[in-house]
Amino acid sequence: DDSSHKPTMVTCTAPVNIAVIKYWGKRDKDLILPVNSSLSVTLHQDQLKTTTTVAYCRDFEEDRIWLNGKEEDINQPRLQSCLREIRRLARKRRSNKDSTSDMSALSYKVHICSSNNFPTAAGLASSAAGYACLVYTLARLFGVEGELSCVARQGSGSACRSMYGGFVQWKMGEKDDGKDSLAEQVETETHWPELRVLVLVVSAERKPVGSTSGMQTSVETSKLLKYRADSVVPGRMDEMISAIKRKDFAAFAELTMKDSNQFHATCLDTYPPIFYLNDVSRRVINLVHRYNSHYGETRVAYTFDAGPNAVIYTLQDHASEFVQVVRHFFPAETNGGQFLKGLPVASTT
Ligand code: 2P0
Repeated sequence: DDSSHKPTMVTCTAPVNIAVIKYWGKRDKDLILPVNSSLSVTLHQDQLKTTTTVAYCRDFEEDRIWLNGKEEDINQPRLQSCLREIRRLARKRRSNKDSTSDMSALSYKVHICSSNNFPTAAGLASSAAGYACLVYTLARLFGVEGELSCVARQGSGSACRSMYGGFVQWKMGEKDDGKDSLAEQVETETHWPELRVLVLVVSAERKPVGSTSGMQTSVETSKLLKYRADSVVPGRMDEMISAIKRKDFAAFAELTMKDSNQFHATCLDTYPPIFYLNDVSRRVINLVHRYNSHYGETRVAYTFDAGPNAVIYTLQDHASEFVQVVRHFFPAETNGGQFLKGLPVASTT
């Protein structure tokens, strides 16, 4: 039978999410359980995204993975966690459903090909889209349904939020086994159609300190991080959810900027300190505040992850004017054309 030698394959895409209440710090490194809840906006599929193809075939001798065309080590613990969990769920489902069904595919090895349409590891949430896409694609291939954000979380914390569109919270949970540390949609992608996201690419280089090791050093050394997790974020989560539900842009924007600033303050409070923002990032921050005070209302918000690139939230009515303002203050010829590459590269609609 020739057909059984042919690979069976599935391709899916998953978009990046940009947090407005930031995840920074784990209480359990292996299960990836955070010290605080977080909340993000998932971009649209046609913007910043990962595309992943997974195939199985009885002739494959080993599990293998290629990222952006280059083969990577399949034995990374987080990849192994995701593969193990999906195969376990698939086995459970098949044995519940129909004991005579063909289980052989579950013993076949997989080949995974994944690529991003944006710079990897430049603080643009590549691991979030990457692991969300991997878990979702594996689940489709093996016929697994249901709650998958707990599996994606074990690949990369922020990945659990990319399993849903729109406005998504990652509830930190209380249990030690992580079963209640999962993503939930707060509002769908159609809830706030006027909202816009602009990504200002300050640098497409790899970040000097990765998120995983950076947040671990923060947990070990920063008292501000503990204060933030215990006393600031719980209230901010409630306020943010309420602002989103009311579509109150000023409240949403102010919380977003304050939370980004506090995240970067905890990086500075880490010992040795971690610097993700650069001079261009700080000029963007100042520009946003000057722009808002010029109009006497909060029309634009910035947020920065583990890198210098600015993500701007604004509303449809103000987006093109703000782009013009940014182009004026950061003409493309400065910084060797590095800045504002392809602006605006992302929006939520
Ligand atoms: C976030 N970041 O909430 C925060 C804001 C960066 C700053 O999630 O170790 O790649 O894989 O769980 O998810 C980046 O950290 O870290 C991140 P791991 P992850 O989006």
